[in-house]
Amino acid sequence: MDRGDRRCYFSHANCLVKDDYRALIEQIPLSYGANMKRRIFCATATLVASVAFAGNAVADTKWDFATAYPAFNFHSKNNDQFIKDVEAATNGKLKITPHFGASLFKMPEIKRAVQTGNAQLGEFFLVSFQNEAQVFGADGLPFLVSNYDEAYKLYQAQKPALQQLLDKQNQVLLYSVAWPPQGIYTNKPINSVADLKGMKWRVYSPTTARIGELIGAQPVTIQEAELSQALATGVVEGLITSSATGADNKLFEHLKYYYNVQAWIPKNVVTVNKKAFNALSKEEQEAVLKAAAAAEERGWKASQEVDARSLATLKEGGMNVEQPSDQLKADLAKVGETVVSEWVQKAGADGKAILDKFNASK
Ligand code: PCA
Repeated sequence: MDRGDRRCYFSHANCLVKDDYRALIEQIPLSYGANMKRRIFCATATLVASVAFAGNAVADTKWDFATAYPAFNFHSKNNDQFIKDVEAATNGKLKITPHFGASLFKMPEIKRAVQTGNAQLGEFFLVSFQNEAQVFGADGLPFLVSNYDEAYKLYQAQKPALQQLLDKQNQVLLYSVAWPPQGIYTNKPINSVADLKGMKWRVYSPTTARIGELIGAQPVTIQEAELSQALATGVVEGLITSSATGADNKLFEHLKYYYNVQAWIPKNVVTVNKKAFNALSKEEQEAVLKAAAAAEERGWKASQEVDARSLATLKEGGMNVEQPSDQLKADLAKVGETVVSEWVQKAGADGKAILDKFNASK
């Protein structure tokens, strides 16, 4: 053990500020050597911790926030701002550590992790849980909404049922943010649904799997975190997702066509474990809810900006960004009708209530 190690008052495993500063220290040139890096790391950790003690800002409560998307994704950035807002509003009493990119739990596990308290906070993609409850799939129905304004109205119609369902699963819904509209990426030009036949088709929800079946493609479930690899290894030849996910994953390196069909506008939700939330003081709960409301508003705006920016990124990357042909539109509309009517049957009274409320608000 060198002097640097002995001078570090914090065990590396327990050091509160470890993660924040590790990234910083990683940036120190290698030529400084590992020992020097460790010394700087320890000294910085000590300094920061003493400032924290002096400022009386030692966290009383520490939460883990499990998310599935990379730190540079717009949902992640929005979550990061939420974390900062909560920390500021609680004077550092509630410290939230984000775990981006499915590093703590994979997306399909995140809801359950929050439900059981293995993560206090989590972000997950609603429609992928449609098999659990059809209500989760309302925002994945084809051609129900045609813009963000309608998507927000659909959210309002869906929200009471969502809150109720999540409450039964030990969770409080904090905020929900839309992905940009979903379009079709392919490795070859597509003029009609017939051109999609036989294609290895990445899906992320029961509805996208059903669409895959209806168009005669070969559906394969792949999480966003594994998408780049699936494309690189040829497991996927086509998919429906947003401009944002296309840009985040540089889909133009593997697929050459994007059809901006705007099929639906699905959402992520961020939930908190009910027991963890109830354990906070009233003021802290209010701080969390206020930061959540701000995150929701900010997130919906960001989603629209990101859509415009991502479409430009796709073009710059060499992707043909096109409007669907009339034939493709008509074919997809037919597929959409089937999918929606099947959903209505499965979703029963809850589904009908959502659609009625949405149609009345349009
Ligand atoms: N991107 C995520 C969810 C919806 C979206 O636009 C995905 O493709 O998994």
